[in-house]
Amino acid sequence: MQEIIKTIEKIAVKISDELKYADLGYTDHANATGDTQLKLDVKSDNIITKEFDGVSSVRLLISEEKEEALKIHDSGKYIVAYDPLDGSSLVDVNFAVGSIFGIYENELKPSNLVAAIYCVYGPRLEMVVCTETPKLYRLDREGSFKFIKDLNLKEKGKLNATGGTQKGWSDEHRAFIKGLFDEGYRLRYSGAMVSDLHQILLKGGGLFSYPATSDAPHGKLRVSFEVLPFAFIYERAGGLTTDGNSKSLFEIKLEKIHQTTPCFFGSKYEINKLLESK
Ligand code: AHM
Ligand code: MG
Repeated sequence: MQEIIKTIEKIAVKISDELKYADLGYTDHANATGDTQLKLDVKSDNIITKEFDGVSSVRLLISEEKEEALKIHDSGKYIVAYDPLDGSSLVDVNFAVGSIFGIYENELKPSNLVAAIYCVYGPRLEMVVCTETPKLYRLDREGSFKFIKDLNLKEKGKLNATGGTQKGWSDEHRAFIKGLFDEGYRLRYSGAMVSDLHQILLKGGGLFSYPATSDAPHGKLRVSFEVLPFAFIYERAGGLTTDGNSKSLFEIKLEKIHQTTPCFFGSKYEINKLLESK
């Protein structure tokens, strides 16, 4: 696992450099979920593939930007599922974006997720690494990642990050979100889940939601490399997750590598309030 974490540190520095200077244009291709790929999506994916090529403990790579899983080492016991550049459509407006990694042992199923890591490319380069509990690291002037602190969610937060096309929300979801604002929650939503979930985690709590909508009845966010890694981190930080009905996002049955799900991540108060409103 240490080898995988060190590899992700190298990847983060390389992607961060590309973000500063590389071409912001689009390619002529769409990825498996139909998003037009930016040159930066492809570049980031290539950096990750190249760096993992030398890591013998990794058997398969599953990427948002690759249709199929890529076999790299037959005898490796880990599967690394990743979103190379989450929020990439926001690079042109110079917002913080990120990379997300889920590390599964032997088989791609929720209970086999053994570590989750994400990188945030903002004014500073940060990484959250979670094997047992989430830990924040930041790149220093000498080019090494320094441990900053352990991350914990409070019982109740103040932030409400709410995604999905609002005209496609259910009345039930609309009422729930309004209820939080009526309690005094503040809206925080950039449109890059890494940054939005990072903000809630570092500020101690709140709710991030991407519900089912009439135009996306199974939600937008992808289970294996977006949803489960963050569910792992939020639950281990003392928070809760749900698909809107389940007791945890880990109850999901993962059948396809690009499968999506409605998802809610938060501190205990907000998720319990949602489940009690059912
Ligand atoms: P991406 O991986 O193609 O960047 O898409 C995922 C992003 C998430 O970061 C974010 O939460 C969501 O899409 C935003 O979608 P919307 O604009 O519909 O709220
Ligand atoms: Mg993404």
